[in-house]
Amino acid sequence: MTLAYIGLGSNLSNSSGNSVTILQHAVQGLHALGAVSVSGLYISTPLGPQDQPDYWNAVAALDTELTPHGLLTALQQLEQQAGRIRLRHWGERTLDLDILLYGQQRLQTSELTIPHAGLLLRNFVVLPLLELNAEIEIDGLPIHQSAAAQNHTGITKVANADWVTIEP
Ligand code: ROI
Repeated sequence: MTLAYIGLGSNLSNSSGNSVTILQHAVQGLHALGAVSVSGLYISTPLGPQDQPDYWNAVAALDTELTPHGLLTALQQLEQQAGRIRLRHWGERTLDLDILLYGQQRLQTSELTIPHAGLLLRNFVVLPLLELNAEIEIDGLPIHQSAAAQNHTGITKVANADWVTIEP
């Protein structure tokens, strides 16, 4: 079993609901891959083009038997099931599921970089991640000491971890 951390983001609706229901559904989908716990829910201003809606963000911890590439494939399937639309580079999307960390593993392939390349630069990743585990270190730096952890601009926490009920 490996504990993986997954970033969740959405700023578009789909035919069955809004970003919050899309993220709730995604968490339930993750639960089919292993035991899940989630951070609170955040709204953040877009990194990238500013003429797109604000994002809903959270982080999930997943205890999984899947390999990193197996997990990537499973996450891509969940994105597809949400009817993922991606209109432009760094643009709006229905559902984004990013592997942030996979145990202590480091990995760099054409498909996957772990730890996620943007992790320490993004407060919408670091702040929810801190809720789940404040002790995580990347390259010897505890994430709570990262610049992103001190930067609360453009991000608002809107719910505690009870924004989603994980059904067995
Ligand atoms: N910006 C925010 N605030 N949240 C995201 O999840 C997010 N995801 C992305 C890009 C387009 C980089 N910007 C984002 O992929």
